[in-house]
Amino acid sequence: MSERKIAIIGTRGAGKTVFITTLAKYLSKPRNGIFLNPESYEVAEYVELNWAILNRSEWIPSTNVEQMLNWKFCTPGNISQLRLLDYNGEDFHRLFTKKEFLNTTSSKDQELLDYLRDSQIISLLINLQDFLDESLEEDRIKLKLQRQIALKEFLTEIRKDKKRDIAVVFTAYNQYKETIEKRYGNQKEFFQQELPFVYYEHFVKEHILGFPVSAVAQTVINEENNRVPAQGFLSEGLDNIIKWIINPEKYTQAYFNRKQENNNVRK
Ligand SMILES: Nc1nc2c(ncn2[C@@H]2O[C@H](COP(=O)(O)OP(=O)(O)OP(=O)(O)O)[C@@H](O)[C@H]2O)c(=O)[nH]1
Ligand SMILES: [Mg+2]
Repeated sequence: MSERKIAIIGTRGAGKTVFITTLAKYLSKPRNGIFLNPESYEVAEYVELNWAILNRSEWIPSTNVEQMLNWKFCTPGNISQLRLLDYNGEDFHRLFTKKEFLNTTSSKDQELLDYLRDSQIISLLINLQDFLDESLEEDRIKLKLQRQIALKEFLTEIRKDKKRDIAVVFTAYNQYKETIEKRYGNQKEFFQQELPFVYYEHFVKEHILGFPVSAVAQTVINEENNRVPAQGFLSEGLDNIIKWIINPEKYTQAYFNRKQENNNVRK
């Protein structure tokens, strides 16, 4: 059986480093037989040092050194490869907004593209803050639009040659939950209004699921008036994304069957 490759990707500040650190720590001991085994010393060190930063109630500095992190994703009866190319998310934005990926000659860009094309399961991290901006200022309108177009182009490119399982992870969800519910009613309505090009091109046609995740679910305001991780913080939403990674097709099918049943009950 060929080894499945799972990739994690996201735009700048999407929460890649925090997400992978908490996920790796969460699965550093087997949970129902599911276990993330680091493939090198560097990977184990990356997790421990970042975990220590969060536990000192600080945020991890923005990634500036590109690093490929590999784990064996072990489940009862199966082993896949979980890979994170931890890069500065600005590159994602630059590559996809204006289709620069079509003619880039940079080896760094090529590495990112190869990493994506070589994966069968992709979880795309999105920072909702990027799309909740209601500013009418020109630069902010452009930035919000560029972010949406980058996501759309990325999904179009990555889905064109073969079937891949893709899920969207809404990071730091507890920070935005209230705003989403107040302003839009629900996640779907938010998506339709703020990311229509992504939604109508990709979400309605395909069964792409969105997972709300809060890697750091409890925060406090520190002396400098910044919101930082609380002592002994927990993570929310990791179990669902783990279940999806183990069997994306089965998870998605079950999800839509449940939805169908709920609709039938309501009728
Ligand atoms: N409250 C809360 N904030 C989060 C969470 N995850 C990320 N953040 C915020 O988002 C910021 C960016 O998170 P990172 O994990 O560093 O993002 P990244 O995608 O690695 O960013 P780059 O390395 O710059 O591309 C953090 O410094 C936090 O302020 C979360 O689970 N909860
Ligand atoms: Mg980072």
